[in-house]
Amino acid sequence: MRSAVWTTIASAALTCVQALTLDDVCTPSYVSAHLPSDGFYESITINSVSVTANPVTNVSVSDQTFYPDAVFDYCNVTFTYSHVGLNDTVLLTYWLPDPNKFQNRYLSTGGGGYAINSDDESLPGGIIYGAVAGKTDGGFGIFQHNAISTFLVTNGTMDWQNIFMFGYQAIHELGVVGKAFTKTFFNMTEEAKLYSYYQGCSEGGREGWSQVQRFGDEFDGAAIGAPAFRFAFQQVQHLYSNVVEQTENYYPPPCELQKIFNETLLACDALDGRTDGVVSRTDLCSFNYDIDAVIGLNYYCAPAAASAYAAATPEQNGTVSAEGVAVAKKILDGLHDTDGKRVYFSYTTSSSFNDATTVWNETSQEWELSITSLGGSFPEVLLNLQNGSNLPSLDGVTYDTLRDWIYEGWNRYSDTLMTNWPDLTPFKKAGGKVIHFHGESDDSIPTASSVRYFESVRQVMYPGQSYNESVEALNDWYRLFLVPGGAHCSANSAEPNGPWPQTTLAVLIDWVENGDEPVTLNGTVLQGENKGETQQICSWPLRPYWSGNGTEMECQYDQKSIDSWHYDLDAFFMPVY
Ligand SMILES: *[C@@H]1O[C@H](CO)[C@@H](O)[C@H](O)[C@H]1NC(C)=O
Ligand SMILES: *[C@@H]1O[C@H](CO)[C@@H](O)[C@H](O)[C@H]1NC(C)=O
Ligand SMILES: *[C@@H]1O[C@H](CO)[C@@H](O)[C@H](O)[C@H]1NC(C)=O
Ligand SMILES: *[C@@H]1O[C@H](CO)[C@@H](O)[C@H](O)[C@H]1NC(C)=O
Ligand SMILES: *[C@@H]1O[C@H](CO)[C@@H](O)[C@H](O)[C@H]1NC(C)=O
Ligand SMILES: *[C@@H]1O[C@H](CO)[C@@H](O)[C@H](O)[C@H]1NC(C)=O
Ligand SMILES: *[C@@H]1O[C@H](CO)[C@@H](O)[C@H](O)[C@H]1NC(C)=O
Ligand SMILES: *[C@@H]1O[C@H](CO)[C@@H](O)[C@H](O)[C@H]1NC(C)=O
Ligand SMILES: *[C@@H]1O[C@H](CO)[C@@H](O)[C@H](O)[C@H]1NC(C)=O
Ligand SMILES: *[C@@H]1O[C@H](CO)[C@@H](O)[C@H](O)[C@H]1NC(C)=O
Ligand SMILES: *[C@@H]1O[C@H](CO)[C@@H](O)[C@H](O)[C@H]1NC(C)=O
Ligand SMILES: *[C@@H]1O[C@H](CO)[C@@H](O)[C@H](O)[C@H]1NC(C)=O
Ligand SMILES: [Ca+2]
Repeated sequence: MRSAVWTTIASAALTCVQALTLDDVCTPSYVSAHLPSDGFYESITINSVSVTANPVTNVSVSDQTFYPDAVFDYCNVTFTYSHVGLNDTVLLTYWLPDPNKFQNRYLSTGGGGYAINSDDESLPGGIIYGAVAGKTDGGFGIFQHNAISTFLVTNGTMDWQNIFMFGYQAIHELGVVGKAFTKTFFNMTEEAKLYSYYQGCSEGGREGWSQVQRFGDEFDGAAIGAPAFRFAFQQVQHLYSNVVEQTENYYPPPCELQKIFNETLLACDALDGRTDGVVSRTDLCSFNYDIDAVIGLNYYCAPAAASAYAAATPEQNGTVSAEGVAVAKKILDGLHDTDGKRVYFSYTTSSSFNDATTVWNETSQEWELSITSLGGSFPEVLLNLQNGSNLPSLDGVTYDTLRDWIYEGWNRYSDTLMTNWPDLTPFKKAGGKVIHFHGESDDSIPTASSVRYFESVRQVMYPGQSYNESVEALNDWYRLFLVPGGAHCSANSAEPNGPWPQTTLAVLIDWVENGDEPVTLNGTVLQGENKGETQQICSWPLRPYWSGNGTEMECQYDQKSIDSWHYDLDAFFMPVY
């Protein structure tokens, strides 16, 4: 029989454990004593002397893209590890919640562009749900480092270790170390369930898929936005608008393209059943609207001073030309080779023509080609092996050159950067869940790129089943959501009334831990007069339509619309997943 004394001691001990504060555990000595033990992961050694730890309190975040407003405390921990035999140094950062707020969760986060992390921007997304949140520098040097400048040992010689780390290995090690560290830090038993998640967009979305495709049991759930995953296609595609301008020999003033874009939004807004400034149905827009209608309309833009991101522009006052519309149409049509075969697809009709931005030459008083560096750096560094930040020129570059660059990059990086492996059987078997979303007005990664991957996974994993059967089976664990009006990895200032899936990690946690399947994805209006309004986002292939004069949003099955998102990339013999 248990004595009253023992009960008292036991409950005192319990109280004591619960009263443990951040300050008690957020010290270098506590962290050093709770690092994963040596040999927990073959081939890496944690450098225990590198540990730093400091509590950070009363942090408040608001108006963020991937998590709601919050106030929180955390323990800021960093340490490094090396690969056995390589003498390299990879820096990890983990934010750990207060022991009383920890909810047996771990979150890995990713980066954007050629950066492998998002500095401190993504980590609060884990802390506010009681998760330890981690990021890595991939061994490339400092956080926010543009990794592409580390991809060569010297001009002409690849640094394959860095490419391999960027491709998938660094994010994998972040998760493996992070999960083991979380368990020891919080004294979890071997058997206790630690839920593990991933959240990232753009390059961070590619990083998420790189794990789901290779390491079936690394994450219980992944929230992935607009992934830059069909890498060679994606990067070279950025140059397509420039090559259209060069081929057509017309360099539109930015204001002319902005006018075409503005008129498209106006003309296509109501086609989705609601006049709200949001083009929720870009498919209906491309069926029903011809941008020829803009030819002859006046455009005007006031002069603008140079900013950190753009050169100065003069006053622009003119009328939309047939040449300008021809350039815009060719861009929207997507890349074809000179035999007329399709190489890739483009942005939706409601996306801005960002890649086509020209630059004003003061001397010649003319608009000139401005090579987009996101596009140009790929052939310059990863194909030509020159350690630059862009191609020096596009002289002699044709549509066929772009096709050949894609092919070369696809072939060369198929096991590192091309992140579109379509068979996700190990992840599915391990019970993983993916929420994949993509803005329908994304001007940096074509929305159709995500649709193509979803459909590839469906076809590869559910052969012989009808379309509806296979979609239903896939949706048990992988869902794709196209966000009406959404821009590239953010809400869109040009379509402020559209929803944005700000709470996706919460929805994912609910799916993984409670089995609540997201039949629609929770969206929030993040700006403008309707800020804070909740709207649901349809699960592909269902398409949004507002009935009842714009009062009731329905998710409809529309075969013609679905078909319009599928492209035959017949410029290649190889299947493009
Ligand atoms: C937390 O920060 C807010 C301002 O962001 C301040 O008003 C408040 O007093 C702070 N609370 C504590 C406990 O420091
Ligand atoms: C977290 O720790 C690192 C390494 O000590 C430090 O550079 C960084 O400023 C810290 N961040 C905060 C918010 O304390
Ligand atoms: C490892 O790198 C350190 C500096 O980062 C250097 O001092 C040391 O000599 C290197 N060791 C080997 C075996 O290359
Ligand atoms: C590549 O260029 C970057 C600057 O953009 C520089 O930091 C780096 O050392 C260069 N690498 C090589 C191998 O030349
Ligand atoms: C883990 O257990 C140790 C030893 O009992 C204790 O000192 C420490 O406070 C515990 N940490 C947490 C987070 O519970
Ligand atoms: C396009 O619309 C935006 C938002 O209404 C406006 O600020 C901009 O001036 C317009 N641009 C042109 C060229 O009409
Ligand atoms: C643009 O040019 C037209 C004709 O050249 C002129 O009538 C109009 O006032 C100009 N608009 C502005 C805002 O300067
Ligand atoms: C600007 O135009 C002048 C005159 O045509 C030309 O010599 C110069 O190369 C141009 N500058 C750039 C940066 O293209
Ligand atoms: C490597 O290539 C870049 C880009 O072409 C060039 O700027 C740099 O000078 C080259 N470095 C060396 C050492 O030749
Ligand atoms: C597929 O399902 C949709 C409803 O989601 C339905 O409207 C459509 O008719 C179905 N197609 C077939 C071929 O059964
Ligand atoms: C859905 O978003 C609204 C804000 O628009 C938020 O209040 C609610 O908590 C979210 N629901 C989930 C499940 O994330
Ligand atoms: C439909 O909604 C618009 C506002 O969106 C309103 O102006 C119009 O009167 C409504 N029409 C009907 C028939 O209710
Ligand atoms: Ca609308």
